[in-house]
Amino acid sequence: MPLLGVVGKTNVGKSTFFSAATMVEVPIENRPFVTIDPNIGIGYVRVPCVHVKLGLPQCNPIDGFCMKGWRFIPVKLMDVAGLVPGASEGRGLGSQFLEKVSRSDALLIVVDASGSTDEEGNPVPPGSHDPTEDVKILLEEYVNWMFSQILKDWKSFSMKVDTSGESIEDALYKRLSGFKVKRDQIKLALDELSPPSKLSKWSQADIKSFIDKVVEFKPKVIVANKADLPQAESLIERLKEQLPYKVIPTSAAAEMILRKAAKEGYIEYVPGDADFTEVKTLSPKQKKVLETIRKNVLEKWGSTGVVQSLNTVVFDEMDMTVVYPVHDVNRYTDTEGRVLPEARLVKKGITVREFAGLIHSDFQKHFLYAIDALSSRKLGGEHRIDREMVIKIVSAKK
Ligand SMILES: Nc1nc2c(ncn2[C@@H]2O[C@H](COP(=O)(O)OP(=O)(O)OP(=O)(O)O)[C@@H](O)[C@H]2O)c(=O)[nH]1
Ligand SMILES: [Mg+2]
Repeated sequence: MPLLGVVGKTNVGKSTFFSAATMVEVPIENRPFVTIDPNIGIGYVRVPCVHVKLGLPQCNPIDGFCMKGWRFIPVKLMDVAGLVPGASEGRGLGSQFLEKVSRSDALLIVVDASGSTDEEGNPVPPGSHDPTEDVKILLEEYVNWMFSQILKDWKSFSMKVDTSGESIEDALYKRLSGFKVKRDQIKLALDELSPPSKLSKWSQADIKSFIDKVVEFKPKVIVANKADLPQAESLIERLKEQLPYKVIPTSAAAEMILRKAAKEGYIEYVPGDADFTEVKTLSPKQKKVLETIRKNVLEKWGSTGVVQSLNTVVFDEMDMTVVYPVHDVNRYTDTEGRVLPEARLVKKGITVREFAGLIHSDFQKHFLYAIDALSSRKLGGEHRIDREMVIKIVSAKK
């Protein structure tokens, strides 16, 4: 299950986003440094459930859930302490934060798109701070910190690699594994920069540019939070113009209110939808809050942006797809008769054999072949998964 880090400056709504996405209650306040220890929880991406395409009346998820034809698939979220400038040198909760960032597979960079918090996270009038700067600072701090960590033992590391004859790509992949850097990110960075072929010949500038690239290639989206406030509109335009990353207009506060209202039975709301339906009489005050959300968020941006942020990072940036493993390819069930019990997120391009290993190491070891349940085609172990599939793994042993 991918781990997504909810990161950003302090007091921008990271915990509100986390809480809205996971429904885990955590402290939220309008002041810097409310969160100190990380919060971990389960959020969900949503896809049209394959049970609808297969013409089945329903499915029986054991992980996640299915709602009105939408399958919600779990992802792990981590909400961490906020960052202030100078974090890489230990300011604020500095390196503690950066270490956590490193452990996540992708980043949800939350910014206050209404511009109502200054550089240090203190409240200021909306529109008076440019969130674009906050993204730049965050990434700079991250690069600086990683650079300082790598520099510590660069000399002995590079000499060892050069004398052993190990490939640079392999060596850097191993060296950076603690930072959750993927092999393709390293390869892309090396291809783009073509640094000296011997690591010991790399200058500090070479190392810095390499880390810059690696951080640039780390999957990420910009969660432009507080998009419910009018000042956010022009700042979101600016974020989109200035940054090479996807920007998702978001109101974490609105999503939280909608999910709570749905949980208490006042409205029907499928997370990620563009609207909700009232199902119980609301007090004038509740009606007003919900109408404001409808007008300032849902009608304006098309959704609250919370589920969209998760979907964008997982499917577009991490390039994942969904695989439903089944035992019976005609009934799409597991051994206990549950219909489409599991939906797994996998990176596109993994082989069927590798996928078998994700389910059980025995499946991989004794792998024979797989069956594509939609086409009834037999698939060899080297077949690469590049789109949504329902498959049965056939192995020699049970
Ligand atoms: N208008 C508006 N306010 C929001 C939104 N999301 C969060 N807030 C407010 O922003 C303030 C900070 O929220 P938190 O979720 O505690 O922010 P944080 O980034 O986790 O802060 P730290 O843990 O202190 O770094 C609170 O007053 C929230 O109510 C939103 O979508 N819209
Ligand atoms: Mg917080």
